[in-house]
Amino acid sequence: MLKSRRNLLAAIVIGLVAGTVALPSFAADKKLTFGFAQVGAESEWRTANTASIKSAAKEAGIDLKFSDAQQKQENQIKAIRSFIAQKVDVIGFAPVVTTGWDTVLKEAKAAKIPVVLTDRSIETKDDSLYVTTIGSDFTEEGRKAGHWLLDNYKGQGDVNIVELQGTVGSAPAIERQKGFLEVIKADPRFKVIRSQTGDFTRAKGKEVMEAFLKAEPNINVLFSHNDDMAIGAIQAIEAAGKKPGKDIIIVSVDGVKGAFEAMMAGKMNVTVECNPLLGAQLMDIVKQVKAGKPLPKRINTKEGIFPMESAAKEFPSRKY
Ligand code: GZL
Repeated sequence: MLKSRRNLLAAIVIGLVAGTVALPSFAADKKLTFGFAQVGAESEWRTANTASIKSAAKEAGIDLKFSDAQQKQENQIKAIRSFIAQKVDVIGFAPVVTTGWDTVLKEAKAAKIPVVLTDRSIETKDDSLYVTTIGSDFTEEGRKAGHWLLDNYKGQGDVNIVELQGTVGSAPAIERQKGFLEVIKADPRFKVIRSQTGDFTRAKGKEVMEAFLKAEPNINVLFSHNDDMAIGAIQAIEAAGKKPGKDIIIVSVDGVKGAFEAMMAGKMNVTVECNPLLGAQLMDIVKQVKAGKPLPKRINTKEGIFPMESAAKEFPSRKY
């Protein structure tokens, strides 16, 4: 017994030397690890974005470590630190707000872990702290909303607009407002008479719209930074005995299924698309970053606009 084992061992050593026998190469099979710190689960858009990232990581054979920050920056920072401690290959996150990231991103840089921003951008003087940002042009989304309103509003005289802003300090809230105001200033009839954050959620959107309706007897238009707040506002408008989509024109952003259902019911007039299905593109970027390939600092997703009239035709093919 012992003799045959010795012979087997000798054969393996000879084979290894001759290159005809290979040991299992565990190193070559090591999966790429990607730590992702998501904003939260505040909206239909975010839910679709998370599903896209999780399914794309599985498809790409990437080991995804995922955290949900419940829309709190301190939780995202904690998650990034945990990814650094776990020595993941690449870190990604959708920054809930634009400022306050330099310290933790410097820690990632010191640990030689590349960082990819998705969905939202950050303000920093040191853009070496991240490799690239993949997401939407929120200012352009605001412009599209403004152009649709100027081109399609039928009423005469002054147009009183109320605005439901997204999360205070977030790139989509800052930039959608900027793009919208930049366009409507072309016609002095259009004025934003009230503007307040609904934090991108249905509940807050409904609550703030109730306050707007109590304070303002003559609201003509609602501009909402996302569909979830608009859907909450629709409930408040109906509770106040007004017809959403008719008495108050509703202009929104995202293009989630709930918005198409509201438009098919005649309760929302238009939604500007903001595509959450970034997962597959993100995993390609993660692999390129790991391979050290050069990438542009900014990668924009392509998006359209969906007025009420197109909702029934488009709805069956909507993916989120
Ligand atoms: C936009 C994204 C926003 C969506 C909201 O890319 O950051 O956050 O418009 C989501 O629905 O909550």
